[in-house]
Amino acid sequence: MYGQSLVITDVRLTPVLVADPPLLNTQGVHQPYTPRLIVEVATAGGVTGIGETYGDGKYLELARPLAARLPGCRVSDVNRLFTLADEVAVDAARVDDAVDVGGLRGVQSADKLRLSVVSGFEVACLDALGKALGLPVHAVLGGKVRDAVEYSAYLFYKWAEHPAGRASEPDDGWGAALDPAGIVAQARLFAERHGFGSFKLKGGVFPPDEEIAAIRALAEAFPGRPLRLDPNGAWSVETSLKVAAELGDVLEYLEDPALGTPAMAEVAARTSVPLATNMCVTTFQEIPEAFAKGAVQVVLSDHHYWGGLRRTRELAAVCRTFGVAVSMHSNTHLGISLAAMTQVAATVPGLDHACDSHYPWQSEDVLTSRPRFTGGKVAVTDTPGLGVELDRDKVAALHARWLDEDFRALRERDDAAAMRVADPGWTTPAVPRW
Ligand code: GKR
Ligand code: MG
Repeated sequence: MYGQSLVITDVRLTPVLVADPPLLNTQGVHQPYTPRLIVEVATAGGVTGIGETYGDGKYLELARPLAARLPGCRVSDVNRLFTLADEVAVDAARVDDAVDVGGLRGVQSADKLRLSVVSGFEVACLDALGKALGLPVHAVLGGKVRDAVEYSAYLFYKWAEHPAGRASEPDDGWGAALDPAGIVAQARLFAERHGFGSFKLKGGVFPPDEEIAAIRALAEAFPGRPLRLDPNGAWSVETSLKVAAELGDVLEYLEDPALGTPAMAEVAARTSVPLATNMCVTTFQEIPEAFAKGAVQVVLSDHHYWGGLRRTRELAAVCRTFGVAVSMHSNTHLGISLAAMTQVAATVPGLDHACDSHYPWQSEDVLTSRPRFTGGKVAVTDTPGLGVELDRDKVAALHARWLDEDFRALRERDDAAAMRVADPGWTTPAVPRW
């Protein structure tokens, strides 16, 4: 048998709770802590690869039996991960057909949940394989076509603190941002701290006129810089068209203004502002309808939903074939995922839009050294694997928080529940909200 040293001998799963600021979105507000799952695969050859994915209970339910099946497989057998994940789900009937996992990930089919789980294992296997071969992950994926990956600042309406009575971590001086001046001040901090040159604003929080004013203020403060607005499908087709008409001269694109392919297609047919999505095209099955209807001009991959780095490259190839651009969006994540995003983005030709990352909002990480943004870019490392290492003390501390009974309610991300701490009558708004 080939590749004995690549055989997996042990898999470790560590759920953690990571500090998250009170960032507002159309469903509510981020909880003080967000669950993530750290995946480690150790090989007979003595290397350990690391990956990261969503950490809510529904993901853990699948990740545990999948982890149990991996010893004996090789870290190079990444195709096998998908077969094993299917078997785990079918044999154990671990997930319902559709589950609302919250945090704007919406209702996830069993298939999407499975892919998100597999992504954490796939990244860990590629990290281990790279380390075993002495190659960076980008080389395992075919080699980089750029030396640095550009990211956009990810601006959020934000409270200064989590609602009373909730524990929270230091705010790193971000403060509140609840109007155009606050958003511009936040953007300036992003530019000063990380050198970002393009800006995405999370919308769907305030009535559209207020968000239009915020984008206008950004355009004035940062003339000529690429700007995006993403209300996560909170607007009707008519509202989306009004926003597109008012901001068409300054927007790089509108991201998911309306919910679902039919509504996006209607908007796209009546505006020249490009539309991007991480909500209506999240699986290969959703591509034919969306592309046939011309609903989107930019698909934003999340390598977790899409099932990892190799499938992200497959998505990019499909998009290229149809003349649709590809880039990446993010959800709350740690440095392992930032390294994974950077390694795969380095290999995708024609990445013309900066990816977005929540990472600057994370004051905590599990790495010995945090990846850095310089001039808004993350350098593509050439060290073997992902180029990042776990700090065991940090992992242990964030895992201890996950184990702590006082934090149990936060093991599931629920932005509406977090909002109810401030506003007990809050329910997730019906769509379209405006
Ligand atoms: O973190 O509030 C958030 C975001 O809204 C996130 O949940 C979205 O998935 O950032 C994502 C997006 O681009 O839609
Ligand atoms: Mg989005």
